[in-house]
Amino acid sequence: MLSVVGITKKFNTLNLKILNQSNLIKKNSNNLRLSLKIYNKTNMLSTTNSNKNEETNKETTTIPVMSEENYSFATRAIHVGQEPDPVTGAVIPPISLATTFKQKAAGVHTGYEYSRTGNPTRNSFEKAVASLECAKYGCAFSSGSSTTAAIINLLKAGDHVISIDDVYGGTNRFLNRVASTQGIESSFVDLSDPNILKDAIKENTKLLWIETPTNPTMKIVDVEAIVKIVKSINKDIIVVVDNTFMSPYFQNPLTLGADICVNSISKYINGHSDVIMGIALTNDKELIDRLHFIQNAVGAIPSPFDCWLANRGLKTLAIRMRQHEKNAMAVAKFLEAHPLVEAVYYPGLESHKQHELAKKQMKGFGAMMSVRIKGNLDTSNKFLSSLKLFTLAESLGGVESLCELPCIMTHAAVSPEERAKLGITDTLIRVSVGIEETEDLIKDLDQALKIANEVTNKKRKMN
Ligand code: P1T
Repeated sequence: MLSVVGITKKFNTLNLKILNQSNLIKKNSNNLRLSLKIYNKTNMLSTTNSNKNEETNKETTTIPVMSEENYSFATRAIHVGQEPDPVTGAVIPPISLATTFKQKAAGVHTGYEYSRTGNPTRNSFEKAVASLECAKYGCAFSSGSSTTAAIINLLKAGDHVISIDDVYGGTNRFLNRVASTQGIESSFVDLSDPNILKDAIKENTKLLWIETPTNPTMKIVDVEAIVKIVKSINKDIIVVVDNTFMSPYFQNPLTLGADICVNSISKYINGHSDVIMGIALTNDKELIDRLHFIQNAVGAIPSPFDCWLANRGLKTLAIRMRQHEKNAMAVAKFLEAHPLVEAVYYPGLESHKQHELAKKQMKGFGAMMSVRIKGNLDTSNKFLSSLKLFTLAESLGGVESLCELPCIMTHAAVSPEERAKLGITDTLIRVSVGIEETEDLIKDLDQALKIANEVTNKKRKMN
């Protein structure tokens, strides 16, 4: 295999630098059959198949450019950052485990010095996710939570953060119990009404933290509307959107005007519940330089092996998300019609209060939902322990279906008063719909609901 690694034009001759499998550079190789790709200003591609002499080069066709940015999501998920190994031709780039890299002379290196600072496997992965989030840059961390910490590290004592009230419990915990000890103040507000911001923004507000849909009540935040208001008040306020629930397949916050997009890789992107990792993405050079500085200085980096695994997961993100959504829609409709269910919160249902906004802002509705069942805490516990296929566990976004009770599990760090205000009650169950066979999932939910209801009714009669 040959790769053209450099083209310079001198007078009317093209000088090519060609890298072949044995890594030799040949210049002006007239005896090779070449396919030249020449991009012009109108972004059209002229291809010329050259074979030995100019006489055979006369036919030129104009066809649309096939470049990285023009490929669709599923193709980019498989190919970006995944160039075959230039030495062996291995189609899957090998994991780069080395902690350090040989320098030709002091300070003269290949771009890699020390693996905390930069690692080829991590860089490939960052590049791939950046492409899917329509970002120029990506910076991976050892977890979604350490990504949050790194972003809050951009601030200093005396700064103020506004966060959506219904935020992931771990983000709430970090802002209330870690950032606060460093002199960073936080307010939690219901950003589903963008006008609230006008009163919430203070002189010292430096960052706005959005999750949409929110975890766990599935509220939708109008990112474009929020960005417009925030930037009109103070253009320097950094708008961050945690995109974990949607994944880049269904939503791209940077295209809606956010400055930074966050994904917990532990969820849909890796997709197999076997990696903890996070990533921050941006188009802003200054922000990425500061995040890379924090990544290196704090050292909360993912291992090359985890980056490789997550990159493998990423390649099937598109096909997984389609099946996740298909199952979720069927499960949501089934639950909504079920007599033992009080309410279903899923943005794909017409009954969702912000269904129209969801349709406008997202490319699909994902596979996360919350269900309020009839009964009490005992009913919730009985329901959860009666499930056979859905596993009672924290987390989301894996191929397997999960259920959890936010009031006791993911949102235990949120105060009881705040939970009551948000509607995180004893009977609110969060569901992460996996990619198993749809019918099996529905049957499982049905039998568990019936058992839970029977037990609750029996208890009621005895009292
Ligand atoms: O688990 P970690 O990779 O550190 O990601 C943290 C995180 C960030 N943002 C959102 C929206 C999240 O949901 C999470 C983690 N959430 C769970 C573990 C959970 O069960 O909700």
